[in-house]
Amino acid sequence: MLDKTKYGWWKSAVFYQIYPKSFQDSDGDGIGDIPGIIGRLDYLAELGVDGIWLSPVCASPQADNGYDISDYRSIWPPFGTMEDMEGLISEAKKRGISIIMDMVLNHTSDEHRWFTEALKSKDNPYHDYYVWRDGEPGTPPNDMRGCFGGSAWEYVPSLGQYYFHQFAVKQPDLNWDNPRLRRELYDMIRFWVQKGVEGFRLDVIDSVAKEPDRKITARGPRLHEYIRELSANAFIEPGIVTVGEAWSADTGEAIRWSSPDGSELSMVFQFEHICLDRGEEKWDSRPFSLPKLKRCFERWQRELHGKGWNSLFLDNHDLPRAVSHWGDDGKYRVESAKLLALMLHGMEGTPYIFQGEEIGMTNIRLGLEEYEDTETLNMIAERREMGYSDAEILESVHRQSRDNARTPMQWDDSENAGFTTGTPWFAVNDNFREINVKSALSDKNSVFYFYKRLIALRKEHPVFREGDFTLLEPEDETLFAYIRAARTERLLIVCNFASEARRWRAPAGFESAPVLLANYPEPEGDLRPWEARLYLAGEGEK
Ligand code: TEU
Repeated sequence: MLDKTKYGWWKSAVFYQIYPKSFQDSDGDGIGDIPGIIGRLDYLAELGVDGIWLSPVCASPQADNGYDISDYRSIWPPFGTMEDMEGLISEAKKRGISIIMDMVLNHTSDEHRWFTEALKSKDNPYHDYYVWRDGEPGTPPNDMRGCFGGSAWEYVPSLGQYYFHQFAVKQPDLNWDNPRLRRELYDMIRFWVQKGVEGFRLDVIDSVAKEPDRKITARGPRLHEYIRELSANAFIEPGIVTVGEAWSADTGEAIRWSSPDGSELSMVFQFEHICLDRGEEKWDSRPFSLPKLKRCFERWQRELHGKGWNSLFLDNHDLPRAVSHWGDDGKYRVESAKLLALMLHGMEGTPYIFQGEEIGMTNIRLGLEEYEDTETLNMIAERREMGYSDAEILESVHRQSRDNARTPMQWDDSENAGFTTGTPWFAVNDNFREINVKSALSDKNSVFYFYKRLIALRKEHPVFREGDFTLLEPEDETLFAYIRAARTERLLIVCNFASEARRWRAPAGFESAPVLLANYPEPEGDLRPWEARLYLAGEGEK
């Protein structure tokens, strides 16, 4: 059992992300909820995860599915009550699972009390909790665009001012230059620590020191000053695990963010690997290159080794499903889902499993009018305006929409995949009859049991946590192989990223090494389509 009071316990942990709206409905309203999560804790304990990253559950008008918080200290009623949340924290803890809350500190909902107060007048005490500029209608302070399309400035006639919003109009950015605002946020986080929350995922945290007049959002000049203050005032106990979402982070920044002196955060989510096959915009694609992906992981592994700490993930609630993005979600769905798990979890860092990834859930292909995500809907409207055909738009949406990750969790082959007895808030993927937890738990060769074994191996062998990283065959277009070496044991992970078999022989030092884990029976000789193997050389320490 991990000692979660100590700094660094997360370096031997595996976390699981729950998007509550789509995980498990308990009261038949078609929306996932906290009692539903409690009812599935034994499943997560069976998988062997040590913590749950819970996407936002606080009060929200749901303009961005909860990433628009209107009250940080209450629960959105369709998700449940504060007692339900306290129950989740204690029931999870009984199973050795920590709750890591998703904290949105960059912006609030426009229905938050602070913002409704701020709208009242320029000298209202809450006005300066947000970012305002005087101006005339139709002439915003500059041409900055929001991440979801359109101008990043919204005009308020009664004030003769614009407010800044990096995301939806209903998500006004907070002004971190205001020390009173920062104090309120720290106090709010302490409120949740006192409730027993043991960690936080920090939404777009690299944007809180924004300087919109200079068109700076991410990595503002005062960013690390603010993060150090946040850490010192809110993440006081050394065992609190924190992961910052930092789209702008490179390895240098990530080392600062995750410095072992504990002055900032435990780690960040960086997105370099995610963006490798994106074009100018996320909706446009570039050809996938395995050598580029390998070099990217190699750099992050080698540059953070001994200096910082990596998070490891392939998907989340904002991204397409891993097996559809990087694997083969058709003929070799099971083999490639397992291959991706081994490729990722064999590296140094804390792995994150997104709900459904452990059973190989896939993207969904809907008609344009069936999508729900605000970012997707804005893109459809904008690109239609720009003259894109619906066919072109649909191809981008199928490939990149955040809704790919937000289809209800597939529990069994009953109606609505066992997610709800009501009408699901969003479309259930038609493949739920074949791809679901119930069938996975009854098949010892399922993706689920592969993850379970992999998680157990990570806990048994220190080399996963401590080993260095050596990439083999960097230029090979379909082979991803690397070695992790620590004091007395060495791992070799080999993956065939292709739907064709290929020649392969174990390198020197591994010719007679046992295969600890594989996604095919009798793993020896050449590699079959999407075949992955984990070899252990040297006497593993117990
Ligand atoms: O995401 C930040 C963010 O930049 C992504 O939304 C990104 O722009 C998009 O997904 C490109 O792929 C965080 C949350 O994860 C996201 O769900 C929220 O919508 C967003 O912040 C605003 O809170």
